[in-house]
Amino acid sequence: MAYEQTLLIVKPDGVSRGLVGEILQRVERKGYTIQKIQGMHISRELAEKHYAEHKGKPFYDDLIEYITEGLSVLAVIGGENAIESVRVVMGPTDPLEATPGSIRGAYATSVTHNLVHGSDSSESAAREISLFFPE
Ligand code: DAT
Ligand code: MG
Repeated sequence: MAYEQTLLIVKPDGVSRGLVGEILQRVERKGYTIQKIQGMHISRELAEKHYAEHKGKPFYDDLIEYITEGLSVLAVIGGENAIESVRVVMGPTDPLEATPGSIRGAYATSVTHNLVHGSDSSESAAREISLFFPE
């Protein structure tokens, strides 16, 4: 067991659909704590840094368009094994593969518009947290 911090993003469709409370509640009820939180309309520059590993992939342009289309809510989540566990609460990248007990399985229908982001490793978490919460 390890104490970890991870970056959770409720993507713009999650905010516009009124799912921020529902998504954060699931993470909190699992046992995690919101340590920092902010609303942000993510700029293209920040989006490209955040998703640098996906540059050149066929879905990259749609991904940047989507994450920059409106307000997102970004939170630093902390707790035991937070990185992997928050991803379990989210469900797999493709909502069609996600069970209904997960956020993506319950509320998302497409791999492009999959509602949430969670860091996938300790390296990604450190990089993403410092990108969006630089203080
Ligand atoms: P995750 O968000 O589960 O960490 P990822 O890092 O592999 O997934 O990809 C980042 C985002 O890119 C993902 O949330 C949605 C989009 N994406 C990934 N694979 C895709 C695909 N095959 N088609 C369309 N969009 C995709
Ligand atoms: Mg990822």
